[in-house]
Amino acid sequence: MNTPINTQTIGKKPKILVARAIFPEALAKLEESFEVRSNQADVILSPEELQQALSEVLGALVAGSERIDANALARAKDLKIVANISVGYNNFDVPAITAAGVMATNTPDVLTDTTADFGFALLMATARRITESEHWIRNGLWDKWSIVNNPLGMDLHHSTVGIIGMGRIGQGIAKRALGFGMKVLYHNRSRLSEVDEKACGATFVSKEDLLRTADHVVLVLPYSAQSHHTIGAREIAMMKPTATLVNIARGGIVDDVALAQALKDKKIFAAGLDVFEGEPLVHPELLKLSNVVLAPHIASATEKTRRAMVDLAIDNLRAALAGKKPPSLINADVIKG
Ligand code: 8YV
Repeated sequence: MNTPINTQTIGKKPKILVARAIFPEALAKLEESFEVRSNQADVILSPEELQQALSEVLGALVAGSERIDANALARAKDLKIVANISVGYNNFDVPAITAAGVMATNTPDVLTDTTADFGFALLMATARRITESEHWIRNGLWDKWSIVNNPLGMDLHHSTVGIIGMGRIGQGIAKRALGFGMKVLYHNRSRLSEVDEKACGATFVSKEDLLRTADHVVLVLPYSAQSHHTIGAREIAMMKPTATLVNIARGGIVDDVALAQALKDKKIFAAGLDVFEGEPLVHPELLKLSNVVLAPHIASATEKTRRAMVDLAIDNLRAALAGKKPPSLINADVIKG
């Protein structure tokens, strides 16, 4: 276990980095105990700036925009913890962080329901063409209304949803789907316990069966080298032409080029995307299409939840610097003795 930082004996406040803008009250509270290098202007640090900042601090609050790897840690001799303000941590090279003797933490649980709510909202917006309908009004097309000339959508109720990635958020989406009388299929690295399957009313199937059968496919799996392009041209070709695809997981899980082409060719009905390959850039072909709902990575974005995420990241940081085990430690093997 790391030695606690004793502010009494070293006579000054320990230095920490807060790499992105956070709520002012949370920052003010941190400043009572720490000398904080903050970034309220929210200009993303370059890799060189990040490496330099990490070389000067004992702890850091970071987000998906900060890649924490061997290069970032090259001069971080005093660093004890990198606390991600995010449940996903594909911005962390965990073996490299562990090799550097640094604790890595994330923010699970506090965002589960908010993110599942958003996944369901994006699914509904996609299937029922809500953003496209708004554009229809804004473009003065309402007087063209007829029984058949409308943005006609796909039903959710009593349809089949296929969830790929059945962790906490995936299970949250399944439970919401039950309220709509939907049949729930899922695919995951490991099968859920019988009790959890029952609670979600979910049936485990192969990825191929899910893609062939589902009316709506929702992606909620973590990003890794193994999950890169889980959905590409081959997988889209298995889906029903009436199906929708929703990605609230990570950019890179879907091959955005293949998806844009498939949407253009009407190989599937529509897509809802909260995450993109290379975000904040969005593939230009996706921007041209009307059968895709786009959101700027906001699945966890309610004030209550973002505050809870920041607070949990701070709890993790404080625990590590007090020589205690952080509540959501990812690399438990870093703690020795
Ligand atoms: C974050 C997320 O807002 O928690 C996650 O994994 O994707 C979002 O909630 C984003 O990653 C910022 O770090």
